[in-house]
Order: sequence, then structure tokens, then C-alpha cells
Amino acid sequence: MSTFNRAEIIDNNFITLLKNDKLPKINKNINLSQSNTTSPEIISIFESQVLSRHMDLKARLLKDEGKCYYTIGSSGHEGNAVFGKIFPYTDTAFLHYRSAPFFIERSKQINGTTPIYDMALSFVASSDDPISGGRHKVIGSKLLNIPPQTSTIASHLPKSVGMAFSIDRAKDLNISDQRAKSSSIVLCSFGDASVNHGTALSAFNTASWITSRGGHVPIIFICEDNGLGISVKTGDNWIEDNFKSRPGINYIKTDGLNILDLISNSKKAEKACRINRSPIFLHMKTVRLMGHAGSDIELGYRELQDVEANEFNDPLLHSARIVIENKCLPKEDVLKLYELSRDRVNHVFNESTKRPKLVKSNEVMSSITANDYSSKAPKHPLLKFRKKMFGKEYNRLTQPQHMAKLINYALSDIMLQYKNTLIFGEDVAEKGGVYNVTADLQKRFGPRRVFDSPLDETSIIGFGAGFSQNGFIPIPEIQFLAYFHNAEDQLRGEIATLPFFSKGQFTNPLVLRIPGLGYQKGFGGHYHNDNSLTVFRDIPGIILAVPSNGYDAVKMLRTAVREAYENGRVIIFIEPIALL
Ligand SMILES: Cc1ncc(C[n+]2csc(CCOP(=O)(O)OP(=O)(O)O)c2C)c(N)n1
Repeated sequence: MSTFNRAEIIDNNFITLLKNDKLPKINKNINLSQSNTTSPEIISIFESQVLSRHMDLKARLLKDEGKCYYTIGSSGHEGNAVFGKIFPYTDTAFLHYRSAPFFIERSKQINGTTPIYDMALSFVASSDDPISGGRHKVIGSKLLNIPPQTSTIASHLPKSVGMAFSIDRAKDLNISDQRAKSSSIVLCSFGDASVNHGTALSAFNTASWITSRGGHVPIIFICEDNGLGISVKTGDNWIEDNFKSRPGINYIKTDGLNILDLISNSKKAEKACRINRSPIFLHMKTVRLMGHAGSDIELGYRELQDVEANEFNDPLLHSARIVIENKCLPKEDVLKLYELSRDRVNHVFNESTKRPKLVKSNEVMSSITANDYSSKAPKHPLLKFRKKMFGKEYNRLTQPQHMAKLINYALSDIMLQYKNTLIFGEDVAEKGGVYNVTADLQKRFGPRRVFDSPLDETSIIGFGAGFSQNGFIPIPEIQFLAYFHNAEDQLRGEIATLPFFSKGQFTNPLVLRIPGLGYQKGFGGHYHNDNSLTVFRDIPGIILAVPSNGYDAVKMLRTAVREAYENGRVIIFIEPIALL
């Protein structure tokens, strides 16, 4: 066996250490009744862990044969199978890329699902892949409420917070388009190195910010801490020191090698989050096995003894010991389960390699603006409601107005017509925005539909994405065009790609308003007089609207919201400041 083939060594370790009764000891010894679980539950979790491991092993073999592509695995992270058991499938899950065990275990909540085949089709980039149709190796499922995630780390955190915040807001506003179950919470998992990313910090901060103002953010941030970000060490206490006392976010630590500890701490987190509707940071310590991804040679940057120590702490070895010690299964049956799972996975993967691929570029592109939801825009509001809303301003509607006022009137009408629209951004509420475009909207529609955001563009756009995945049509505002760039990835990498990666099964329609273009001599040329629309031309699938007069602006804004509502589209609406 070559020292470099760690997959083979790990596979062999499981069999020999098990046969020779050399399984590693568990750090904290608790039994089934202490974690309030049963033998069938433990066996199910263990089986999901084993199936996921064999998927990693098989994917590597197929990669060598050129039949499988990017192979980032879940080995070492098998503890996340427990989350697939504890959290009902109605809790939307925005997942880390090492979540195959979670996916397998969650699938068991719905009869007739075929998680291994579905993921195999994605691994081999077959057009039969039910989630992305062979466009990317992603983990996702409409049925299981798992939106697929891109390979950008941390970029899914802001939308997870938005989605969590939207759940109780939808209940308060009685939004009939709501997609998430009212009592549900949101799960959002990621790696330990990812917490350093500005996008992640933006999301934690927003969750804290809302909680500190009494808002509800029922989210469990799950940090799967394997101690490394590719080759860079995270530091033993970095995560705990950073998260054990964040305002408004409760910290719970759990041992990713010990499924009983995971079960009891997940239950604790679940209960607290579901009842209190406030964020939890669930810190799962674990190991990473077989390097970062298929092409990574870990021994290039780690000592052999460190790699071996991690391999001896393989979560499967720990789980096998728990299963045997608690008399869930005898040793022989554990071994049998391991080998039968291998056969099952190998068979399914071999079949998946025979399935078709996307061949032509137009096939690949066909899902860029796909949308599985069909909705008909609600009727225009009745005159009596419009009169009531506009009050004494109603008589001024027929008089000529500048663009800011006309957009303000249009937004009022739109909010009256579409009950699921929301406006948020920096200073949009009481102040009415820098150019008064949103003036009085909070008075007309209340603080639940028109509210200020923290000063953070990443969060504003990400927030919007989360709300729109839950049936809202958000109309967020970025204060100036130049400051869109701070948060560009949320539009380019996340919002614009969701229908593409999910064949329109998930959409995030929204209308992003941004004042921009040249208007004022001598004032922050690069930042307040920005004509840079090219950034949007680079993003497939979005609609860019730039009106040149107030009357067009009104019609275009109405069309934008209708496109978002009926066709799931994403519209960037640029308001020329000089005309506001
Ligand atoms: C924004 C961004 N920068 C860089 C990368 C490249 N990259 C992919 S995974 C990764 C390390 C992530 O480490 P961690 O969050 O600890 O997760 P792990 O892979 O260890 O599970 C990096 C740097 C990326 N995908 N996204």
C-alpha cells in the first residue's frame, strides 16, 4: 500500500482495527438513554456514515478512470449525518460541501428517495442529476429543502440569515406565498476556515444585530471544524474563542467523532432555536480525512504522524465502537454492513456513469433563467385603497413630479398590490433614503415591510436572497452604485446562479434598486458619480433596467416587479441620481 494512497489505508484501517478490536476510545462516554436515542436510530446514522464513506472511496477510483470529476469528499465529517436525523426535512438547510452523510440521512425521512444515485449522478456530471442537471457537483434537493450551494465558501451565510429572519416575518404579515413551514428553523453549515471570511462575518453580525433589536432569527450555524482550511491551520481555540460569547448567538460545542454527544447537543440546539427563535452556533470538532479534495496531496504540507493520528480518529471507527458497545449490532454485522454498503455504492455509481451528459452549450445555458414556480400577478389595488394610502397626496398624483417622487408613488402602489414585497436598505425607513425615494413608505406600510438594514451591502443583498427563497419579492436598496461592488458576489455568484444550478427548482426573484450614474461636479468622482454598469453585463440571467425619465421609471419598475413575481426574475433597477 502506497503511503500516498490514504484512501486505501483508511479503508483498510476500518476493517483491520475493527477485526482486531483496536477501535479508538471515545472522549466522553455517554449511553443511548443519556442521549435519548434508540438502537435503530444509531444504526441508521451509522449506515449513512458508511454509505457516504464508500461514495468518497468510489468517486476517487472513478476519477482515476476519468469517469468522475471534482471529488471533494465528506470523509471525517460523517458526524453531520446526525443533523440529518435530528432536524426535520422541513428545516431548510444551506449546506457545507462535505454534507453527503447529512443528505443520505435526511433522505430517509421521505420514502422513495434515492440519495446515493442522485448524488452519484451529480458526481459524474450526468444530465440526469436531479438537482443541477449535470452543471456542477452540488448537494441539493427540492424535496428535502436543501438548496444547492456554489463552491464559494461562506457566500451562503447571508442568505441563510435572510431566510431565517423571513420565517416569522412571513407569519406576522400573513404571507400566502411563504415556502418555509412556519415553525421551521434554518440550518447553515460551513467549515472552520470559512468563518474568517468577510461574508461569513457579515452574516453573524447581521444575525446578532437583529437579535439585539428583538428580531427573530431562528438559525443554527453549524461550524464543522476540522482544524484546516486546505493547508492552513485554524488554531485549536480560534473558533471557540471567537464564538463562545457573541452577542445574541448561543454557543454549543459538540464532538463530531461521537454520535451520542452529537445527538444530545443537536437536540439541545434544536429545542433552543425552535422555541426562542434566536441563533445558535453549533461547533462540531472533527477531523479531515483524505486531504482537502481529490487532487490534494496532504503529505506535501503535513507530517505523516499528524495524518495518521487523524486517521486513527476516523469518525467511522468511533461510531463502530459506539454501535458495538451499546449492543446495537455485533462486530460481525458491522463488518457486513460496511461491505454491503460498498457493494451498493459501487453498483449505483457504476450505473450512474452510463447516464447521459450535457453536450451542447445551449443545453448547459438552458436553465439560466429557469423557473418552476408559476404565479399570476395580483390585481391592481382598488381605487379606495389607493386613496386611503396616499391620503392628501392623492390629488397630487396627476401633477408633474420629479423622478424620485414618481418612483415613490410607484413603490407605494406596488406594495399595495403585492403583499409579499418588502423594502430595506441603509436609511430607507424613517429618513426615506438619501434621495427621498422611499419617503413615507414606512409610515404607509409599517416597520415590518419597510425597515433599515445594518450598514453592510453584503448583508442587504444576501438578506434579499434569503427572503425571496421564502416567497417574498424583496426590493432592497444599495445606497450608491459604487457600493454595489462591495457585495457583488452575492448577486453574481449566488442570486444569479441559483436557478441555473437548480434547473429553476429554486429561485430568488428580487428587484435591487440602486441610485447611480454621474450627477455632481467635484464630489467623490469615483464613488458617487459612478457610471459603471459593465459589472452587470457580466452576469448571465439578470435584467438591467436604467430609465431615462420618470414616466418610464414607473412603468419599468412595475414591469420589474411583475417579472420577479411571475417569472422568478432578478432585476437591477438603476435610478439616475441626476434625475432624482
Ligand atoms: C471565497 C473563496 N475563496 C477561496 C476558495 C477556495 N477554497 C475552497 S475550500 C477552501 C478551504 C475551506 O476551508 P474550511 O472552511 O475550513 O472547510 P473544509 O474544506 O476544511 O471543510 C478554500 C480556500 C473558495 N472556494 N471560496
